[in-house]
Amino acid sequence: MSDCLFCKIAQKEIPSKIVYEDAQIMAFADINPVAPVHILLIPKKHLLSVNDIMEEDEALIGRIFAAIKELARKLEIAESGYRVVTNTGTDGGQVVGHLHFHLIGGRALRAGLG
Ligand code: DGP
Repeated sequence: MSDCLFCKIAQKEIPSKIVYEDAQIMAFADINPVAPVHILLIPKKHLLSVNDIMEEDEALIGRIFAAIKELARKLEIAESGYRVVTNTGTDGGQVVGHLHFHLIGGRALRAGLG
């Protein structure tokens, strides 16, 4: 999508600190980190939110979670633990309309969800 912020990041029209990339997905540092590790993982293909994920995307979503696991290991938060968050829609607090997964860690996160 031409006016989508994360599509522009995926196409490198807007710079970001990329920590992982392959043909289908990209991981980059969140511009407004809430913890020492705060990475966003996106499919390069434009999907608006979890609501847009179709059966044909199962492997793509699996690939994102494989990358989350590998990044957590590389960034040395796998053992201490981390959180993966996907905000969806208005009530879910989604600000950017391109499916993304927050990988957050590097400090003790408050238990539970608010
Ligand atoms: P969400 O509320 O789940 O839609 O979070 C969107 C996240 O995207 C938020 O944590 C800040 C991040 N973000 C917004 N604009 C940019 C940007 O231009 N570059 C990067 N790297 N992150 C951004």
